[in-house]
Amino acid sequence: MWSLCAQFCSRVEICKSINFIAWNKTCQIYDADPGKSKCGLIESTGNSFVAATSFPEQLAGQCKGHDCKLNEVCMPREPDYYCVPLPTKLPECNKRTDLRPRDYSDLPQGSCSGAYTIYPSNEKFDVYCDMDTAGFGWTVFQSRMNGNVSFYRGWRDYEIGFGNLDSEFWLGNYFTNVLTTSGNYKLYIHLEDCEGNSRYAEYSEFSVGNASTKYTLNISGYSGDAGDSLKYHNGMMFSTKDRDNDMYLSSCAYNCKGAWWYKFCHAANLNGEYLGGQHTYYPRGMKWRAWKGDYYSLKATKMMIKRH
Ligand SMILES: [Ca+2]
Repeated sequence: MWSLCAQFCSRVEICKSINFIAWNKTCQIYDADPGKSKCGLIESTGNSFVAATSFPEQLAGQCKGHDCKLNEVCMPREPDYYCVPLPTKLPECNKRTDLRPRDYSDLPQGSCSGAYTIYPSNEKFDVYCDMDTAGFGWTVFQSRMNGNVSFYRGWRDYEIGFGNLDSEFWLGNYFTNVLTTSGNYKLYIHLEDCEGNSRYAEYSEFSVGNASTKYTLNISGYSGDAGDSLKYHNGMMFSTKDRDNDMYLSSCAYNCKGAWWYKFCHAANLNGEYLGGQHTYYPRGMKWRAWKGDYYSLKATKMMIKRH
């Protein structure tokens, strides 16, 4: 049981030490080393207060493809692994700062969709968590629903993000890179047309490179019912109206009124112009070719990620 507590600590970025209370099998997570904790040590027989730096290396890491949530740990059960809930109790004096989620996979089951602050690696920023579209714990990095926010913007805006987390926004390539390189992430793209239909495309692996790669797209492992219109863009650098990194003679972002991982332009253009349905401006709408073709601009889209 002690090792479960240690393993849980290794999944929480801020955890520096644990206090395992044997009699009620409760795990206290501290953000300070033993001896430096402001909360002190709860004394009772069977307790063990241990620095995270002393944990065996094999306790860190993922649960062999299972998505263990906050308050769960990964247990071996030959030949597989499974997640079990672990009762936790936060010390009174640092309740507010403890258990900072790296992303929404770390939030407790039952949390609602909404904007939260997350702490991947040494960063801290606000993102929108979706619990309704495709199950628990997705971190949204692109959302469009009504055309109120213009997505025809320059490099810097796409780098640091724009819009409103409660409606339409782009989280920012910088932040998506930080998130998707802090672990293994999958991608879920939710698409809606103007007639009330929806489709999805999921990719089992997703990451965005850092600024020096010009935020190159890496995806693989498609599944879904929308068709695979992102594969065409795999390995491409991001382009905006003021940064042409595509393979086309002139600027795709300028011609297509968007910003994307353009190649010889696009099979998908989810940051394109909000044209609301059927249109005649071939390259410009919010397009997902494999579902609605080249002359249809979607009503709503959501691009979101989850650690696995
Ligand atoms: Ca070009």
